[in-house]
Amino acid sequence: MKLGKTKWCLLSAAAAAAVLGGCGRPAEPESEQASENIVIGFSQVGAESDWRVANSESMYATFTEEKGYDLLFDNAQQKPENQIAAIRTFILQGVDYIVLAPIIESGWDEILTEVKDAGIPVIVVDRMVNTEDESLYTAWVGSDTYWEGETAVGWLEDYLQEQGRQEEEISILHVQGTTGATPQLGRTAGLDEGILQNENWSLTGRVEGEFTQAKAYEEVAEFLKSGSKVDVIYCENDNSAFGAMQALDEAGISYGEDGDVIIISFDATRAGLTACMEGRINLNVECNPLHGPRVEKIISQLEAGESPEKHSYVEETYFTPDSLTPEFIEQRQY
Ligand code: GZL
Repeated sequence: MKLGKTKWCLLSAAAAAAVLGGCGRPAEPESEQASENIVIGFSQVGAESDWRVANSESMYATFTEEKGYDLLFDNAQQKPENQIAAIRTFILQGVDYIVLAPIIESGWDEILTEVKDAGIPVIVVDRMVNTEDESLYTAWVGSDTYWEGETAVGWLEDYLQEQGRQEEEISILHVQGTTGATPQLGRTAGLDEGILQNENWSLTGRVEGEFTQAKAYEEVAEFLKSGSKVDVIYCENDNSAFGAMQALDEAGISYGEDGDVIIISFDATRAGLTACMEGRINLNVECNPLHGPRVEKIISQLEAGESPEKHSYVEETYFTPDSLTPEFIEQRQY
């Protein structure tokens, strides 16, 4: 039975806590209450990075009760099976919309078919779902992560040229994000294309950093024990760049603008931009997490009976140390 906003009765706190499990927000007060609010079930990847925290904060800040929403937030803790369970719960609760930030691109047809059969629109945010049937979701909003990788490679080509190193054998250590996630696929494809186009570039190693500082640190520290030549470390997000830098510090290897190893990162979080401004990261490619307002625009269109764009890409840029000041970083929203 679809309860939705017309007759949404909030489950008692115990029941809500039981069905949602691991939910990031305290359950509603101990009572049933009717609500005219739009009820949104949000399945979030986890809290693996600064970017993800900012993404969640954007959703919380946008979908407030004062603005007429009830946001049911589920933190999947980077486990796809938790997302599927949370979505099934949202169906049982008869939410008005499901917002999905998929951990990986594969494995969505079955559960999204159940959602479609329940008549609940799905808005996919950030990463993509890989499906032949695009009717399984109403709209997607996020970044062009292949462009992000391509942009990083283009910058590296120019930078090496400026350094007079365009003929030098360049060894690249690649710290990948979560395998099968859109940003991993896109940023990796950009690098792979760059290595194909530059015959003096080679991949000295490829490790899985899972977009976290801890895993990247562990993997890079292990790799550095090999003593292999490393001229560039291509980190698929800021937190994995922090892990790589931590490993380089421990190994006594210099990096950044005045160091032996070039550090490339993605996300451009405040912490990542600060490291870039200080010259510890040579290039930081923006990946904007502030999707709350973008999702709200889609929901407003749907509420008004309009058809939103199927795929909306966020405009992004990139940063180098000379392009940053403390004032600029301070005014950034994430
Ligand atoms: C990017 C997003 C990635 C970020 C990471 O679209 O999915 O996941 O780059 C985050 O920081 O963990």
